[in-house]
Amino acid sequence: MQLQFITHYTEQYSYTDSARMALEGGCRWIQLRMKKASPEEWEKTGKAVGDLCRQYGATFILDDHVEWVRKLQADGVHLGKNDMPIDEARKCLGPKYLIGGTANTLEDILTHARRGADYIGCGPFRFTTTKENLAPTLGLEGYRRIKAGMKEQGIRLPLIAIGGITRDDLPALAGTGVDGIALSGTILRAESPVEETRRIIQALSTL
Ligand code: TZP
Ligand code: MG
Repeated sequence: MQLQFITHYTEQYSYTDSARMALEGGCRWIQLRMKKASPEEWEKTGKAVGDLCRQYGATFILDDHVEWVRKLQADGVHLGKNDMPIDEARKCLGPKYLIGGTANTLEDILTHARRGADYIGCGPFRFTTTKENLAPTLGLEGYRRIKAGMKEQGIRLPLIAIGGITRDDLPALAGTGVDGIALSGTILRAESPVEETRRIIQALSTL
């Protein structure tokens, strides 16, 4: 199973710190998510996090901001339901870039698949304070249902579970057939975020 780390800031850590710790712990897929950041912050932090990702050989994607992808030499973008539609983003970026879409339902997944998404971030698994305006939680049963629906519709996109996920959830989530997880808070709340990332990667490698 794949691991995507989503940047966040806390009293202790900046967005860049959060990415650096996840990379140091072995994560090789970073989504730079900075809600309400100014263009200056996108320029400065985006450059710093992009440099770190390249140093570690990690995939670097941006939340929401198609217009920064080329400028920051990112590998792609993650788009929510209120962002630029994926087919439009594909027209701007071309085939080489990775484009992910947020889904809360099978219907969302069908839309993203039709529009040419490369992967789906699907959630929330459970309640989390990291994201505002959270959709209803899916739980394990939600992922089972969605995976079954995808199979029925012949959709083979990687499904990445997100929202309130901790290390203890990994075996059960793997059992639902999801292809990966995206998380943030559980790493940043750990006493050692680097160590927690290592433990998560170790746990994922056995699933
Ligand atoms: N969408 C749903 S939860 C989330 C996003 C972007 C952020 C990550 O959540 P958590 O609970 O901090 O791992
Ligand atoms: Mg978004």
